[in-house]
Amino acid sequence: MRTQVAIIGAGPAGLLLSQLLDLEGIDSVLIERQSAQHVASRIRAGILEASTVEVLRQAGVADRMAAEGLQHRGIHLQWPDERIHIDFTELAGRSVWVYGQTEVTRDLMAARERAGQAAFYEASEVVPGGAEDECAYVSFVDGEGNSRRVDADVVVGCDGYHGPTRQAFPTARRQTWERNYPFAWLGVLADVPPSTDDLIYAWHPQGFALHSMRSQEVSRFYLQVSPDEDIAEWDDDTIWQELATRLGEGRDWTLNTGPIREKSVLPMRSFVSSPMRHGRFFLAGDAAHIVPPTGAKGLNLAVADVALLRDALVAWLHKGDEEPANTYSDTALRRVWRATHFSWWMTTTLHRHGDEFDAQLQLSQLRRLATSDAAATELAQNYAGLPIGY
Ligand code: FAS
Ligand code: PHB
Repeated sequence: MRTQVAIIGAGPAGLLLSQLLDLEGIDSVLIERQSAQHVASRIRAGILEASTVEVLRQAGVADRMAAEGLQHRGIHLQWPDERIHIDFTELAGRSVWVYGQTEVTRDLMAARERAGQAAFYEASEVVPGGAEDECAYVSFVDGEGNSRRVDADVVVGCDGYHGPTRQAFPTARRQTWERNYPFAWLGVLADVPPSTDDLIYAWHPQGFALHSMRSQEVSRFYLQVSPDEDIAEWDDDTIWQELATRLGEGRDWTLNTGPIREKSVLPMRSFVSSPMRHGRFFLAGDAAHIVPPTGAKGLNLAVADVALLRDALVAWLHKGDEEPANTYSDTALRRVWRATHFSWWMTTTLHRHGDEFDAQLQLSQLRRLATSDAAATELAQNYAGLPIGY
């Protein structure tokens, strides 16, 4: 096969890139390891920045999000006997949208299917090559066991942290930074109406908790646990009790409880790989960077990479102007490091780790956010998202 852009990975980054390129008249092929059903059933991110919503509108896949998504002005920060509201709209002039990554993925998959996108699901032995040649390629075995090769002007790794494209960059050219945190998240999806308007991020002596949601009928929660937590220790009653304690249930606020549909332990890590381009190979999304989900940045960073890469590939493949492709990596990484710092700061401020000295520093930071517009504005601008190309 021959195409202009071979995309490895059909998660949100790969699907969105193929959709945006198609709208610019650039053809692509998607090569995905998992089944379409598996990709469509993943439960992950929940918060969309305003700039992400704008890109989804450009892609023509924002109608359901506009109808079903929940627009939020800000977040609550909670610690024992205190709950404050950080108003993004007032402090940063922007809001965020609550609309699950699962739904974004399904909207993109439906759009690609309507467009007749060439896609190979359940592919194996996926190997990119030709980064420095006249023509790049991806060889793989398709879901029926046939060996295939797609020749392309460009290969884009949208293949996540464990994908093969970053590994195909010469190690001498690749620089990586990694931080593994001494805690994880127990994620809980429950069929219960949210007990709050905006999300609640809670610091507590027993550990961090987050009250998020997916709709007016479905809530999403996270509890700080140890990285090797045995999920069998967490029956529904224990989960509800710990959430109520950490989220500050008391005389003027109670937590709605109900049937838990799904629970899983999610690792927490920061990871950045540079550069995000090598010859005809490009990286976008989790293939190049991972952030702890405390800052709600993972999916939004992937979308920002893809919007930037769309412009670079249109300039190169349509107009012969390679300059945006030459600067893609540096421009993308500037935003990646800003989001990496913010995610690290939210994570280390809100999660219990270290000793009582650390706890006092964290509480002092939270009190500063309650009393200083400058401190609250810095959080608001970073959480609500900086303009694409920042
Ligand atoms: P993805 O990982 O979504 O997609 C990569 C795709 O490449 C996958 O479909 C994979 O199957 C495919 N692939 C991998 N290897 C391949 C190969 N060899 N050949 C072909 N295909 C291959 N972010 C938040 O903001 N908030 C959250 O709460 C949050 N929770 C998360 C929970 C989990 C368990 C995980 C893993 C991530 C979470 N994230 C969260 C981050 C997440 O939302 C990512 O940022 C987002 O999925 C990035 O999208 P992609 O870059 O497309 O990567
Ligand atoms: C979610 O709803 O899944 C979610 C929201 C905010 C975060 C992380 C996850 O920071």
